[in-house]
Amino acid sequence: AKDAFSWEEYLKETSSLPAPPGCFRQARVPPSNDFKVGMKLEAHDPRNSTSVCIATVMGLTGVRLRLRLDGSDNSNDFWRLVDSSDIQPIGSCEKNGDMLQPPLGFRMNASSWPMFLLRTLNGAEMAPAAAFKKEPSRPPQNLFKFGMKLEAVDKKNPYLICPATIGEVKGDEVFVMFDGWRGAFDYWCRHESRDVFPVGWCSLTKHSLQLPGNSASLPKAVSILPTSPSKPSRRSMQSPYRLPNPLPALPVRKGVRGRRPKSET
Ligand code: MLZ
Repeated sequence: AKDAFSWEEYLKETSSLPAPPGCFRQARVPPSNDFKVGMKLEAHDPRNSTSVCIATVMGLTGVRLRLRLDGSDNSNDFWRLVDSSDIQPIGSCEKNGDMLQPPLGFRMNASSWPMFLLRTLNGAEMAPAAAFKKEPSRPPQNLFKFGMKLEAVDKKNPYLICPATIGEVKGDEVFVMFDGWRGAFDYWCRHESRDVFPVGWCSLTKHSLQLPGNSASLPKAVSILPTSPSKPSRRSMQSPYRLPNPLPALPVRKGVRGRRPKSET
């Protein structure tokens, strides 16, 4: 598509480099998504990770599953990769000598759980064991560097994967900054987080990738320059100030060309 986001162009525009694939706890060759909507599986309750619950696949997006815990409401859906260790075939829990638990916020009386469990599993289509892929191993250490580009789950809108930049590296953690969003969605996570992906992951796995936001995040030294009184918030995009080229390896950019009509570029 004409207006599709191009990492190649964007990396050039921002004079930045992608984080190498070896930084990530992701398969080099993404697995296939062999699940189908409606299939049931076991999943750790994201709000209470020690308990294993029954979940239903509500949707497929790339190699991620949109899951809902049976007996829970429709406002706590969560997303997991098909190679996540948080999910397993029905029966795994029992094999391990554990018991399936009602989800946190089970919408019925706790005493009705055993019967609910029987009913929810009766005649259900269970996800086949072959659909669950082995979780990739952890990278040996935090290999991320300041300024590297990546694709990351927006934890406030977890169905979204967006272009992002490593803003800081500290021990085993990295600060994920979402390009063009002025810090509103940024977060710290461990380097081996399953929510961060190498550049090109969405395209490879046919997951949609959001465009960068349209707020340029400029370094402090630049953002205190005089602003146009009429449209202060747009100034950064129309900035006449030229940034040095090549840019230092900063999570900084001039604006989002991918958002403009082709005729302007
Ligand atoms: N509708 C939301 C989506 C923001 C997504 C940002 N991702 C980094 C908004 O516009 O606030």
